Amino acid sequence: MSAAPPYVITAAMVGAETSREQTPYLPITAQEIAEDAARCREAGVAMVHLHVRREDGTASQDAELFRAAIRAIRARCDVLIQTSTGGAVGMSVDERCGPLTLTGADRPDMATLTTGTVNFGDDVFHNPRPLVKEIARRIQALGIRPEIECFDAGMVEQAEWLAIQGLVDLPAHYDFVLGVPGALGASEPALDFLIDSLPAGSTWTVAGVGRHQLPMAELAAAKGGNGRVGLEDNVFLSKGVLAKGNWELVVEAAKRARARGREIATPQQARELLRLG
Ligand code: KMH
Ligand code: ZN
Repeated sequence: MSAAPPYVITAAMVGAETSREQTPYLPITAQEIAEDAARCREAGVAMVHLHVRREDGTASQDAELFRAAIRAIRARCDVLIQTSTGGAVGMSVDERCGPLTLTGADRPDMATLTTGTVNFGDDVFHNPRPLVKEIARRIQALGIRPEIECFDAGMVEQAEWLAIQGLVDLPAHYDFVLGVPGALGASEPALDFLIDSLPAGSTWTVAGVGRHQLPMAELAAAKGGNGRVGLEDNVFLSKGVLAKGNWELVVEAAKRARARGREIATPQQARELLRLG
């Protein structure tokens, strides 16, 4: 059997829901995001999953806010940048696709694509099929690859439906977001089912939510996959102890992955592994 490839760490740095009331360490401005991203890179991150905020901390998908954050990050380090198209619950498709209007040097390396509707705490993250097709079309038109975000089991199959229509290339890269209240839980059987559902040659990451974050990142390392950590999904380094930035969660994920025998991927290695071109 061949050795597992290097382990790709993604930092979901900002999110749309985490607040400064939950943690004072949440980066909000472009400079704060870039500073934390540079520290994440030193700790082993290959890619950042990016949301942006207005000055008052509210969630936004505004292209100019993304442009400023992308430029600030790229001025500091060479991490791959994956922009969100999920945004926050309730946003319109045009709003969600703000970062997909960035071209040239500001173009993101990748963008998320959630392939189905799901309960999201007490809210609903709406992703009806026509909307999913439209976002897939815009990602394709920009010439970048999607990360298929799966909050529930049926979302893997929806990517195959998109592939049949020529809107997604398979094998794709998937992110299993496990443990959102109302969606699929963070358990080993759930992860095994998802891995078994993937088309041959797919790559995958696990994003455990809340207390599941670091254990799921470690389980992914043990199973040959990749891990996502960061303040979007979890603010604690350990029970009751806030992470002092995204970088501190990356340090811990890298330590756990190395303990499972995995080398940590550089951005260039991640680009090749995830076929980003
Ligand atoms: N904020 C969630 C409603 C994504 O970034 O693509 C959706 C989300 C997914 O975070
Ligand atoms: Zn997100």
